[in-house]
Amino acid sequence: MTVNNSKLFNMDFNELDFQLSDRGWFILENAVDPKYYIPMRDDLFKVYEICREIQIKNGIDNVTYGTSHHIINQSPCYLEYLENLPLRDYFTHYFGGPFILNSFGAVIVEQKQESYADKVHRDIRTFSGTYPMMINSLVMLDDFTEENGATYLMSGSHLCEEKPSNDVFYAKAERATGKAGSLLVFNSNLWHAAGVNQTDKPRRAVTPTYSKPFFKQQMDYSRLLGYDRLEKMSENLRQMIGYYSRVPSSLDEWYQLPENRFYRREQG
Ligand SMILES: O=C(O)CCC(=O)C(=O)O
Repeated sequence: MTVNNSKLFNMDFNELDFQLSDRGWFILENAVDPKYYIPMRDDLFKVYEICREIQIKNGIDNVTYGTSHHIINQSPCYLEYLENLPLRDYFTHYFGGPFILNSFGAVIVEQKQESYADKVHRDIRTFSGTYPMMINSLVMLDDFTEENGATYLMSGSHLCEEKPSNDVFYAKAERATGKAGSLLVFNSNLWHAAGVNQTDKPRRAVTPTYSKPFFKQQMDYSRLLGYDRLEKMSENLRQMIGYYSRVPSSLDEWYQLPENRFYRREQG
């Protein structure tokens, strides 16, 4: 289902809840302001080059073509996006409390290039059933069309622990088409795959995922970003990055006043 953002402010969250529990996904049009998505798009090839060099060095380049991971420190635009996250209130509602960034990756789909993202997969290893453990939110940085590789999604498959066969998946899957600036939100249990790009232009997206604060992040973002720029971050951003849901590594870090604890009690 596609929802127009202009209507969202008048809408209570029931419709989005219904789409997520029934089909497992929805698309919100005009969700991301061009002032946030254009810099993310403009920086993506540069960011990819950084990741690519390491993918090649470590011999995993044949399965990672076009993909970048944990890019939040590669350009200021990614933290700016998180600072102004659309649907923040909805995600808080969805998780029933605070949530944190679990991963921040990106995908560039180009003609005749393959990666793990175009295989049928889901992004949470352990099936979490109806418990709201993790959610995906793909920002379309270019228009997504059937020709340039719009994501395949199998509606309802967020309730299936077992991976569907390719035949079943592609017979039933729908395409997530939309204009640049649209947000595709889906339950992380949903089986999905990037499409094939038959055009000569790249199809780009950033793909942040969010989770309950006690669920292990894919990378320790507090350590990755460090403490030097903490002053410049809002309280909301610090919390979302995971600064209030860290694991202490000494008794000194453990024995702290509630407001200084590595894992704060309101993080659930
Ligand atoms: O780029 C896409 O269409 C899908 C991305 C994806 O599969 C993922 O981020 O896990």
